[in-house]
This record gives sequence, C-alpha cells and structure tokens, in this order.
Amino acid sequence: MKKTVFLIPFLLISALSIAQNKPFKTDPAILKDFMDKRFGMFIHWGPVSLRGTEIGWSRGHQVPTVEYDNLYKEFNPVLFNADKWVKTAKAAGMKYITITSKHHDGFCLWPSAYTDYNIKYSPFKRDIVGELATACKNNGIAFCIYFTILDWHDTDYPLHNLGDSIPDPKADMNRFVKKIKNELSELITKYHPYMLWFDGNWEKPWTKEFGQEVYDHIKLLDKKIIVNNRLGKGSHKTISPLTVGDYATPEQEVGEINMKDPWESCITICNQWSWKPNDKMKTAQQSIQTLASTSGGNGNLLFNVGPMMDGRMEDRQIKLLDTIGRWLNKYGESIYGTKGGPYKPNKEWAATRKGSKIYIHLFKQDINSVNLPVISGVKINSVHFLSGENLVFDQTDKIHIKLPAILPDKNDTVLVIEINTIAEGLPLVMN
Ligand code: H79
Repeated sequence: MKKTVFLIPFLLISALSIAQNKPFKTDPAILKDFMDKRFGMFIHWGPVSLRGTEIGWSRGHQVPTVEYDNLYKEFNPVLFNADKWVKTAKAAGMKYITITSKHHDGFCLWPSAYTDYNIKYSPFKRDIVGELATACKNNGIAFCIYFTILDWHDTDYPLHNLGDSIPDPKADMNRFVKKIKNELSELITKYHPYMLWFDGNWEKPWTKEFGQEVYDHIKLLDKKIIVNNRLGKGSHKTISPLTVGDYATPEQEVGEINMKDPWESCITICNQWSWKPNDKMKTAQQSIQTLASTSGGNGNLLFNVGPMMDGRMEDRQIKLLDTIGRWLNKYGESIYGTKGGPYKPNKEWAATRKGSKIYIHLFKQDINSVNLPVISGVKINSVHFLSGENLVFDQTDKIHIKLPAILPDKNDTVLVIEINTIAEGLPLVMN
C-alpha cells in the first residue's frame, strides 16, 4: 500500500516532464558526435543472398514471391562472424555500423516475439542483430539499426509488392503501426542502438502523423537515439516540414553542401545493396574521393556492403575497404571531426576544415597548380602536403599554389592551408 502511495507522485512527475519535453528533439551535441564520425558501414543482408538478387525489390520479380518467402528455410550462413565484420569496418576507418534488421521483404534478422518470419525459424537460428550489437560494443564502434516501414510481406500492411497500388482490404494500418512500435521497443531495449535508420516511408499508407507517433515512441524509450529523416514524408535529401527525423539521407549520390542540417549519403560499394555475384565494384580512388566529397559537403558517408549467403564478406571488398582504411590512417585528420567548406566541393577537389587549417583534397593527378578564390580578411601562413613537404604559394588576387610534377597520393592528395584565423567559422566562399 505504502509503495503505491510513493509511486503515484513519481509517475505523475515523470509523465509531466515527458509531456513538457515534447516535441522531442535530439540533443545537438549528440548529432555533432554523429557527424564527427564521418564514415560508417551499411550492411544489407538476408535470405535473399541465397539468390544474389536485390533485397526486397526482387521479390515477385526476379524471384517468385512464394520462392522468395521460403528462402529463410535454407538460410544457414555458418561462416557469419560478427567480430570479423566489425574488424573489417574498423580496418576501413569506419566509426559506425548500420545493419538491415528488416528490409522491405519483412524478414527479421533478430528473434522477434511479434512475428515468426524471423531468423529463429531459419536453420541458422542465431540472433544476427544481437551478435553484431555485442561485437560492436566489444570493439568500440557505434551500433545502428536499419528498419524499413513498408513491409510487403506483412498482411496488416496494405501493399504487398514493388509497384503494388491496390490496398489489401484485410490490412489494418493501426494494427501495423502498433506492431512496428512493439518491434522497435524490442530492438531498442535489447540492442541499445546509437541510431535508427528508417526507410520505405514513401508508399501511400504511411503518413507523417504515423511517423511522428513512432518518433515520440522511440524518444520515450531512449531520448539519445538518433533517427534519420525517413520517418515522415517528403524528400530524403533535406530536412523539411514534411520530414520527421534528425538528419537528411541522400541515396546513391553525394549530398549538396549544407552547413545547417546534418546529412549522410548512403552509397553502395558495388551496384546492388545486397550481395550479387561479380557485381561491378567501385575503385579505391572512387571510394576515397566519394568520402572526401561527402566530408567536403559537411556530410557523412554510409558505405554499403552486402555479405554473401555463407556469412562472409567478399575478399575483394575487404581489400578495398582496407585500402580506404590505410588512406585514412595517413589522412584521417582531414576527414574525422572536420567541417565541410569553406569552398564548395566539385569534381576536381573538395575542402574540409578544422581549427586554423583548410584541407584541400585533390582528385586529379595531371595538374601543376591549384587556384582558389581568396577569402576576405584571411591570410595564409603556410601551405604543405598533409604528408609533409612545404609548397610555394601566392595570395594576391587569388590563392595560387604550385604543385610538384608527381603528387604524393593517387587517390586523393591532401593539401593543408594554415590560416591566421579559425577556419570553421568562415562563411562559404562561392566558387
Ligand atoms: O535499402 C536500400 C534500398 O533497398 C532502399 N533504400 C536503400 C537504403 C530503397 N528502396 N526503394 N528504393 C530504395 C527506391 C527504389 C527504386 C526502384 Fe528501381 C524503382 C526499385 C525498382 C524500381 C531503381 C529503378 C532501381 C531499379 C529501377
């Protein structure tokens, strides 16, 4: 009896403080920590790796629906080793990992109590999301969860295929929203993700109001969780009154420079999100320059890998990731914890800045000088390659830096311009 008497005022106070905190906003310091990381690994995986076709979209297209929906009965990736994946990401210089807990095909890589269409009922049985969460924790890398809203497999969700437009009369969105809230509670309380990456919000049955309801639900469970901008509606590329979530998510392209809203480009290492045999892979040069371009636009890069059906990542992809990591070992100070600008990135170079330094990432080999607009009120003290050597420069009507015939790095040579003020505060220069 006494306990209840004490409990009631406590509950009232908590309820009141929660109500006062609405609308929930993610602490800017948390978002800054996220943006300082600059580089993460996206992982798209599921039973579809048995066919090597695209996750979600190939259901009912390249793979007949019934066949696709039964693939999990053969999914047994015995060589899956979460620690190895995490070590591959760390060797690449990545600071966070985001895994598809559920893609548009509805299959759950964790043993959910809310659907039987999950990993527990595959021959593999093991909790893939849980093992990866633990490995991330053990290796000091942030663990993040991708969770799509649209679920073509779920009978409560009105649409059941890519391009489906006739809503299933048996579906029930209120029941569906309740179910995904339960699934999210499970994911949050069991695995404590640093961030939730939503997707599949563009189909008609989903509304901004549902998105807001889910956002508040997440924040009540853990107000520190970062949420991408795909919970509401509107373009993924921006934060707008239509979107719900903390940061923008341009897909398969480098985002536009934005000094106000946080953003992260998600880009695949090959063409397909999930594993495809002999898929065309990007080169180390393309990958490193993409990373420098996202940093130069003040954004992050979430670089996607699709592991194979046996649980391993492809050797050639591991090698490529390692090359990026070796580049970052040398040049990481020009990426991590920097801001983009003050020049806008272009095809030939990108700029980042930190403290009194402006870093210029050079993408071309066949140049003998760099020409940049002067920044009013800014004086250059010195210019050197990040790898050492001092360079001759001139700063009269423009900044002119003379380069040697051979540049130190064929993927991305980094120049450091030391200036007489704090570079981070400078407004963008129109170039
Ligand atoms: O999870 C990854 C994708 O599977 C997911 N978002 C990223 C992070 C995504 N789902 N849908 N889409 C992206 C857009 C789909 C576009 C498509 Fe198509 C139109 C798929 C099929 C028709 C583009 C055009 C790809 C094939 C043809």
